This record gives sequence, C-alpha cells and structure tokens, in this order.
Amino acid sequence: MERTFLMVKPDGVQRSLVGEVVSRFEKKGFTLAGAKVLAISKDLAETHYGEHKERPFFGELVDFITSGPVFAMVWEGENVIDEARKMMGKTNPQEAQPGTIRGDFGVQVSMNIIHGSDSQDSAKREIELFFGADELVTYEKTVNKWV
Ligand code: 3AN
Repeated sequence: MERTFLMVKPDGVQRSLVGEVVSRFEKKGFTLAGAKVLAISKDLAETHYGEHKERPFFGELVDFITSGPVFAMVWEGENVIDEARKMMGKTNPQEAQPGTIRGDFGVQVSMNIIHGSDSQDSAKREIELFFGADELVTYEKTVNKWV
C-alpha cells in the first residue's frame, strides 16, 4: 500500500486548518499512519526543500516553513501520492480549483497551506526525514472494504 508525506504549513496551523485538512483525507478514505506537531529547524527545512536550493525564493521558503509549528502526517492508501496532490490543488492557490485545499483556503503562493510529496521517491525521502519507524503504525480500517 502506498504512503505519502503531507504537512500543514505554519499558515494552516495559525489559521486552525489542521482539523479541516485531516478531515478531508479521512473522509476520502485514506488511513492516517502517523502525525505530529513540530517546529522545523533551519537544517531540516534546508534538507527538506533541498531541490529548490537554486530557486530565488529558497530563503523565503526556509524562513516561512520555520516561522511557526507545522503538522506533519503520513497517509496511506491506493494511489495516495497523486490523489493527495489532486486534493491539494495547484501550487499557486490562485490557479487552484475550488474544491481543492489550496483553492478553497489560500491566496498567496508562499502561504499555500499544505505540502505533499510529489513522487514515490520524494514520499520515501520525506517520510524518513520526518518520522522514525516507531512513530508510524500499520493497521486495517474495516470500513475500507466500503470505499
Ligand atoms: P508544490 O508544493 O506544489 O510541490 P513546489 O515544490 O514547486 O510546489 O514548491 C515548493 C514550495 O515553494 C511551494 N509549496 C510554495 O510554498 C513555494 N513556492 C513555489 N513557487 C514559489 C514562488 N514563485 N514564490 C514563493 N514561493 C514559492
């Protein structure tokens, strides 16, 4: 079963959108394998966003993601990496469709509420970066036979 790493960013935590975000993935039928609130260190932020190192907004990105607590999660389910990206909407909330998390709650590209892994490789890398094996659980939801 596929797993992805999702994170409510500092703007989402400050705006009390953690429950809303969790609720959407729960209602969709995915299974929560791990979750925690944490303050991201500068080192962790620079590693996590390493692929954007050369982009002009890298400094802003690191400052923002370390500016307040985040809510990190691992979700499990069929095709969850791509499905979660669909549910998040486009990176720029002004281009994201209504009905998506960014389309419904965001305005600015720098404060777009949620991060989600964009491939199997990045999901594996990000899950290992944020969670120890002992922080993740594997279980069956009996309701899953209905979705
Ligand atoms: P996504 O989060 O949709 O995968 P990426 O990986 O292209 O998008 O960008 C990572 C993060 O960098 C985005 N979530 C967004 O917060 C920030 N970002 C992307 N483009 C810009 C930009 N032009 N200006 C400021 N921040 C940006």
